[in-house]
Amino acid sequence: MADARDTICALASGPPPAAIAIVRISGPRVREICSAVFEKGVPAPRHAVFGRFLDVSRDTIDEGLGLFMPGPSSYTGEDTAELYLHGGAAVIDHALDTLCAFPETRLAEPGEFTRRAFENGRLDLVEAEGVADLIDAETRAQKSLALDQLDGRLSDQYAAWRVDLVNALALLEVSIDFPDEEDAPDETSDPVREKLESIQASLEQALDDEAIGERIRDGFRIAIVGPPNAGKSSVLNRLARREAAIVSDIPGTTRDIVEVRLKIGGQIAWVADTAGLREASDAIEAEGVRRARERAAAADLRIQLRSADTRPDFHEAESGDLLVLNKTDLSDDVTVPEGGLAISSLSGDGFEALETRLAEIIRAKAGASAAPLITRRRHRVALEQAQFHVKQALDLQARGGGAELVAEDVRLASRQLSALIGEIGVEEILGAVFSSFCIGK
Ligand SMILES: Nc1nc2c(ncn2[C@@H]2O[C@H](COP(=O)(O)OP(=O)(O)OP(=O)(O)O)[C@@H](O)[C@H]2O)c(=O)[nH]1
Ligand SMILES: [Mg+2]
Repeated sequence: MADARDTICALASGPPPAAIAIVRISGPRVREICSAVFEKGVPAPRHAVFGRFLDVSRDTIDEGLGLFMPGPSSYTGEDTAELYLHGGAAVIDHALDTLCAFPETRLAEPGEFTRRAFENGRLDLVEAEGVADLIDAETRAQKSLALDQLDGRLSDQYAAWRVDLVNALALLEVSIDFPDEEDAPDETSDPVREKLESIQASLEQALDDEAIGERIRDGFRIAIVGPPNAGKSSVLNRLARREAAIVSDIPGTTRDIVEVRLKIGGQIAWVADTAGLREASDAIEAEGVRRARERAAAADLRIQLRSADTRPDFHEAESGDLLVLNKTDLSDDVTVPEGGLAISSLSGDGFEALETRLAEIIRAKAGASAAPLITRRRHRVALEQAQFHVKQALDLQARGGGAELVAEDVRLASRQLSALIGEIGVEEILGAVFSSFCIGK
């Protein structure tokens, strides 16, 4: 981590050429820089001032709006300024070169502005992740999830659980400190148990969300599965509207997973074409079949594809799978599978209905939980760990374990939640979270 006392600057808007470029500065030297670079001096706080920006030789960099936002009520918590320039490469370079020539002033690292906001208590770690997700959001659903996270709704929930755990711990400590008080065990053990059981139930409910938050954020997974030559790769290509996978009349053509990223039902969906399922003829195909089965098992939705020119057999399908009969153009006598669809990848017949059905299914899956909470694996792992320790504490208590031992597990559970919102920081976690940001944020 570079020196946190430096003043940092970066292009905060998109790459040139663009109508406007926003260059952002944060740190102890912002006031000094503004008074030198803004022709009209340091602007009044939070008031946009139009004027020229000057370099050290008093040459004009550009003209535009300047903004000064004094700490601690700025985004980073430090003095910050923004320069609104014309969005050309030469203008931006001239501005950044000028700024970096000031002492202890340098280009920001990815996510460094938000990291400072975090270090200065303007955001917690979960909210900071919300910032990154908002910038990366491609769908409305991703955007609203990120906004909720940035608003602190998620952090509030995590923090509330932590407070409950700390309260349980306080009660436990009473029974450790006053073991001989006559009524102490009765008075304290039940409320502790009640509290822990209620936290346990909340954690369980949050974890039992079918990973909807993570799916909205990272994409739903659809796998096309079926015997060789059913037309799986042809279906993928038609859905993707490009020749993503090789199609041939040789059975066993696809061996690896071919995946395309699509927008379906307002959500991101990864659609995977897989190797045809059969007794493999060589080691490579066998590996392909293994991967196909693995992907099928992990998918949120399986499209079971069969060809109408063979005797279609949907026996391997599980409940919830979408049954699709392909190559209807080759058969005069097509029986649409129950609850499923009939299509032709060759003519495109039935594809509109297929796409509509996929959109309906994904939409229903995305809306299955009113308030998806967990959006990242990091959160899930921390909550699982917290739940593990709460359960351990409850088991210990039920077996008559000493309050010290029970308290230790409650403490470990509460530490997981503290780390989750970044109250206690592990450098690698912080590094991993902030390095995924773009420069200028
Ligand atoms: N007539 C007709 N032919 C099709 C249709 N869909 C696919 N085919 C043909 O069927 C053959 C196999 O298609 P693929 O898409 O490669 O089948 P696959 O299921 O991916 O096969 P593997 O990768 O070997 O498992 C190709 O010759 C395609 O042109 C269809 O709807 N109608
Ligand atoms: Mg194929």
